[in-house]
Amino acid sequence: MSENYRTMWKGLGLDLNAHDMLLDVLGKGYTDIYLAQGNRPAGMGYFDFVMSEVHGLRIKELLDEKAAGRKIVGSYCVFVPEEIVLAANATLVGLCSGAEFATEAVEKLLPRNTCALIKSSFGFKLGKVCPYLECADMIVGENTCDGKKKSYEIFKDLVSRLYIMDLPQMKTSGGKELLKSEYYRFKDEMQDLTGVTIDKDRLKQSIDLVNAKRKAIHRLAELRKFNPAPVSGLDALLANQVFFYDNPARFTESVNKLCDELEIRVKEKTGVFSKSTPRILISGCPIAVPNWKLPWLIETSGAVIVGEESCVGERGTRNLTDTGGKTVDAFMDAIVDRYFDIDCAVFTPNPDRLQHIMEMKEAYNADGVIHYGLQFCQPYAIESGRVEKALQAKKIPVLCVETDYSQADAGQLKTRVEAFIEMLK
Ligand code: BJ8
Repeated sequence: MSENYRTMWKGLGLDLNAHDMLLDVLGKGYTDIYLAQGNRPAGMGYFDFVMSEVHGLRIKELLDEKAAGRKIVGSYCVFVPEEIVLAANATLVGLCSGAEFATEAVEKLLPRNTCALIKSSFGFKLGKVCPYLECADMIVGENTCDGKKKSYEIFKDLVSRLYIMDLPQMKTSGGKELLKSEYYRFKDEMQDLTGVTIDKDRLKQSIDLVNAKRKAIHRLAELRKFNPAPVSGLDALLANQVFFYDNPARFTESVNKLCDELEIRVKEKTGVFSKSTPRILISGCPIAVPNWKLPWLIETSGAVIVGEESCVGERGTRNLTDTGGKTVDAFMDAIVDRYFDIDCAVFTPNPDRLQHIMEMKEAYNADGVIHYGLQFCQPYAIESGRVEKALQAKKIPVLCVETDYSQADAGQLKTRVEAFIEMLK
């Protein structure tokens, strides 16, 4: 990393030693997990570059945007509408929360039995190792699960501007009204942050930009339906992860380029693994960077992941926002409609998710489903029982695993995953 980056990180207030440690671990993990894969599409070179510059060039770009008067907004949930952020001339970045950091300090503020994702978000802040967090002008927290909701009360004292978005818990008309009023309140907050009035043209433009990104990801998902799979699940997951913090237009272009290449692979019937490789659908909690443990275990145990029923995956990207409106209110309604369909396990009841898992299993020709829960995540742990039962009733092989961000259970997990894949064969 160049000296300029070190100056930049210092300016952001990062702990340079701790940050070096994080980058070392990240770099090593990426080399061992990603670069060690065989037969990767050339188009993944872009994502390798993004990852190698994840705390470098992208942060410089964000700081340049800030210098030009743009605001940066950080978020932890796919319910935060990027369309509204962009329409206010701001940039949204997903704050990844996929690695353990500063655990001792975190456990002084949060109970030990808090999920790894929440602990990670605190660890990155307390350890001063996340340049995205440090360059954000505002962070949006959302009332989803109890863990997040309550931990934001503490997080508020650690960051300069934390905005809390309330979210419904039920898919009722009252729930939708709540989402609508919260998205209008968020629009006001964004206007207040940037001084930019969100008009219909700005909204239309931003909806188009985010839809284009989603369409590119949909195209990638479509290609994964073919057998042999033209791309590994790890690589497709990476594209879904980069979705959250790359420049939107450049991301769209890069995913489309990758898809052009994959289309040729499909035509030529070449894939990353042989045709007889068992196909797995992953379902459950979000898989944030750099939490690649489970996908890596699956794909190094003789299976290929063909889809993710996850917020870093199809649950987060599957629907488009309607662009047919002519007024600000019509576009806002379209945004509400689009996000209200997200079937996160914090909703009760949440039958759509079950339905979606079944549909994905069919659409992607998956041979089995691995339900992935983060330890201490109640919403997904409780839903896993229902998912398991429903799949078993249809004679669809299913394995439910619960894990965290440590490597302590990697051996045991591998044994279970291998046995499951063996059974699929
Ligand atoms: S829309 S899944 S991104 S809330 S793993 S913190 S649920 S205890 S992340 Fe999520 Fe939004 Fe829902 Fe998606 Fe809580 Fe569970 Fe932890 Fe979780």
